[in-house]
Amino acid sequence: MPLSIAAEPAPFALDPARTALVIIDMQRDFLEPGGFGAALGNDVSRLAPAVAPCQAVLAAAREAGMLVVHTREGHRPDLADCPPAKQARMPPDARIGDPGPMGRILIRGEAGHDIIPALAPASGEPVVDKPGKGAFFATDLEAMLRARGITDLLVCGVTTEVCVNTTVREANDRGYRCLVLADCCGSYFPEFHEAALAMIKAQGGIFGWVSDSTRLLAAMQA
Ligand code: TIU
Repeated sequence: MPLSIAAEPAPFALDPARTALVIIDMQRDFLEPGGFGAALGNDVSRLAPAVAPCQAVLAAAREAGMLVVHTREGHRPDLADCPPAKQARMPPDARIGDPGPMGRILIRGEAGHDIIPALAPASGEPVVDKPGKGAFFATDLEAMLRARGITDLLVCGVTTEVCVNTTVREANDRGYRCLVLADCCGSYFPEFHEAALAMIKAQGGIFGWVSDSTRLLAAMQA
């Protein structure tokens, strides 16, 4: 019997064996000063409220034996996979690959590229390195989900309107059912956070469902 999670626009039926928790880009580069998010001119403290709810959901997913997938946005040290158009839109003194307090900005292997310690992947949990905003573009995420028989995704992470939204749109077009946990997502722009969630659940759930950690955990712990 699947669990029923209170959600909008309708309850979400959750079968832990067919569901993966996907935690998007909870990296130092987005959440801490001196990284990519700050280089883009953002107040990175706005993402902090998503950390504790993500921790609670991560613990519950591990407890339930669900597949947990972590993603990281970043590029090769030689920038071979970084579109010049992406780099060109950054300030000249803080571009992708430039040195910063957490190493080179948005580069794989640098300290800033790491997932924050509070949400560190456990041994055996796949980490998907992605060059773009969506977690399906130029990655092996879909192959991994298919191999495990995953049909549904619980989606958390940052930022709500950028990498979370892009990933949910990619997943929805591939036939995955996505439940986005509002308080486990964060944005530098509160109004974009709200709009991004509203877009997902509008029109009968055009891209998916929206709930929160409280309602998910209540159902999982019942
Ligand atoms: N800038 C911004 O809001 N987000 C990103 O660039 N990447 C992710 O959302 N991970």
